[in-house]
Amino acid sequence: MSIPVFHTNDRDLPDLALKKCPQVIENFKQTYGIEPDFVSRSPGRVNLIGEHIDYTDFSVLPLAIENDMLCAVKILERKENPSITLTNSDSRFAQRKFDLPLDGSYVTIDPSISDWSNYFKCGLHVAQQFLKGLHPQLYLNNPLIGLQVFCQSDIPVGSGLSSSSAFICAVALAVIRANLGTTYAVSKKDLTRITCIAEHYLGVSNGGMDQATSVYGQEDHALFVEFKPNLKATPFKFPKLQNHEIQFLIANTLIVANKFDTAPTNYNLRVIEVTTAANVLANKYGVALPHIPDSTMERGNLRDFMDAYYARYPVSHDNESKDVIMIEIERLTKMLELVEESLGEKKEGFTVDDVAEALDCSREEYTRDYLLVFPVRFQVLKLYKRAKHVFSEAQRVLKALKLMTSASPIENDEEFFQQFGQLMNESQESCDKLYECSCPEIDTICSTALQNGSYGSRLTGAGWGGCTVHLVSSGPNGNVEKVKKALIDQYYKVVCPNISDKELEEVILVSKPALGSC
Ligand code: NG1
Ligand code: MG
Repeated sequence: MSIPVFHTNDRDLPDLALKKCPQVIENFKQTYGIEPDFVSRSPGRVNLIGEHIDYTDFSVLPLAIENDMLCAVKILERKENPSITLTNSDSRFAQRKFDLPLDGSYVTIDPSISDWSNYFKCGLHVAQQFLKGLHPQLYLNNPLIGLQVFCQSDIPVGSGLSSSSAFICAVALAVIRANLGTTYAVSKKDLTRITCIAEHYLGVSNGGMDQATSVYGQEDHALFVEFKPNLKATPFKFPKLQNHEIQFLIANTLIVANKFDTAPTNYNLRVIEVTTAANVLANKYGVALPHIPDSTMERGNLRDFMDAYYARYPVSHDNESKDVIMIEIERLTKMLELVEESLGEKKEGFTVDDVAEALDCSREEYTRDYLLVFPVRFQVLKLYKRAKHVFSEAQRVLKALKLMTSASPIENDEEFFQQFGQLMNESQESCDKLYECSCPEIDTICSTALQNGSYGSRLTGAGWGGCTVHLVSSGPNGNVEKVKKALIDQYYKVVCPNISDKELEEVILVSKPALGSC
């Protein structure tokens, strides 16, 4: 069944979206002197646990937040030269205008220039691709309809809360809506599928967590997002505790992680390291990985390796006694043993020659197949550390899911907080030491929060700056205020002595799980 994304009826919209709409509509009117036809929105997300494993197809545990991107849109009449005009409420992003090609070809995206309109173009591109697939006779050789757009977001940029994905999802939804009208409702599955690959046009080899969360978000629910065998986002509520309410506090390091400048040594390099690790393991244990067009690297990933390994060496389970999650946790333990066994000799890294040897190919073949797909720079490839992070993080997600969705009521609040918090802390340790995606500011914020009562503290999103997430409690015995105060006094007032109260409200967020794209 496909769940449509559009809310055709205002009563379905959450209060929050309705509250924010009048302002973006007013801003639109001020800018363009007319009323917009509709507003499309998509939220940011915070990932509770499961970092840097979406692009290896392991499941993650995020939730959509109340901060979102709103696009107020006016559909222009069909005329000879359709164009797009973009205005942003954030004055750092100046107005842009560009024409839509008359022959139905795509607008050019130049990934070497970092301009905010590139994100719009990515959303436009994937929506156009989708429309061409749906109605070739209408969209193959004909232009899209022109638009005037006013964009307004309260998701901090470059902070690991997925401002980029929220923007792209809101844009793709708006373009589909503008061209097909209200009678067509794109499904959440399609909107996720097309937006997942949109940032690839900007040279970032990302996975699908952010888009899936932005699209599937549900009020008061976190999501268990699976990528294999198919993309699936299952909403769940936090468990009821005896005396506390579970809260996640989000604190921004204020360090902006600029993906474009750093992707070659950070994000993209990690994607290549884990893809290489998967192929080295596959070669070692004599299994073949699928080469899937349109997947992140088209060369198979660590999840594919795990599946192929168990297809080749099946184990029988005394099935009655174990659930699927327990079985997968055990499989991941086995994967960690294989990592020790076959990558552990070169803990500090493989050279290109080492890798070529392990893959039985030439240096040139390896370079062609892996290193020329997305821009990267490195000295050595840390296959052992990266693979160890991925398998152990995938295991922590499943353990966290078990805690969150346990059938039996939670008897002891403290035990829940300790156990979930420990998984978050282990995740941070692994991101820092094995995946090397933390930074000193993240470390400072996490240790300050932990010393002041947080049960678990970690980076969220890609890392190298951006935001952190902390497990705290609210209610009569809650500690959320104490942790907040400690972060203000010991971090924010130290790094920005003149920070205002309003700014503080933006850098420390406590957000309820929110509704996805609409
Ligand atoms: P952020 O922090 O939003 O850039 C990135 C990727 C995710 C995921 C996380 C790490 C994009 C759009 N998103 O998130 O797919 O891999 O890092 O878990 O690049
Ligand atoms: Mg992003």
